[in-house]
Amino acid sequence: MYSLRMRAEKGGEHVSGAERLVKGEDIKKVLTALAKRPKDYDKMVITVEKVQSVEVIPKALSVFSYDFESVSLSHGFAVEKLKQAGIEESVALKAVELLKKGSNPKGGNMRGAVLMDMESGERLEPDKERGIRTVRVDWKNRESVRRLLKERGIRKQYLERFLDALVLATKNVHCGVIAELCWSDDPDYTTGYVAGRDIGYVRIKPMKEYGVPIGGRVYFIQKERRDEIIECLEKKAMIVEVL
Ligand code: PML
Repeated sequence: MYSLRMRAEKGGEHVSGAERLVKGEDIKKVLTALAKRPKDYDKMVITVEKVQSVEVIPKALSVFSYDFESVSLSHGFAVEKLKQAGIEESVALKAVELLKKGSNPKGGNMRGAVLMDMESGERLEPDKERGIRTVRVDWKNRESVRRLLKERGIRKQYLERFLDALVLATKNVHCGVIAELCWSDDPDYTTGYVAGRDIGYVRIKPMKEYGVPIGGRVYFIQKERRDEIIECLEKKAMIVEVL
């Protein structure tokens, strides 16, 4: 299989990115689709890389959805869910505050995720501007999962983003991430989620106000497993069989 990765930027800022794991015969078709994704950019980088072995995850995390009347109610619920996943309340609150202000120490967003010690809240990622990126993951049959989600009423406009986030969160859990907190840096997209082995993938809206360009991901892990988890998230190829 091949890992195809696209990222686009405008004025030095990241504006779009996506990844697919595909068979050789599908490379052309998928590259064309990926290249059409960013609407407005001045630089696009596409990487095609052969992957030697691919691990199969039989099933994605179960999905749940909740809507709230305010961001603070959503955040309160997210913290409760994180506690249910085994994260200390003070650590969960620290992660929420971090995403609210922007996790890049130089200001704004990071490209990758924060790694946070689930016990102490200490940040563990080696490079705090880059963060950790979950790559080399995809659905075995993206088209059939897309169809299923459409049938379940997920709006087309949000489908790809949801598909990408769910497959990524599923890989994270598989690599040993205990729980995850995420909301988008896209100013128009206010749905976020918390995820974990025991809580599934819990979509929560609104995790931020409209128009806010700050977001990101926090992965809660056991400190002593840091290096093996980074290796798994960034190097191991995995496909998820079914929803
Ligand atoms: C992002 O990649 O921008 C964050 C995606 C959040 C997806 C939430 C969802 O729709 O389930």
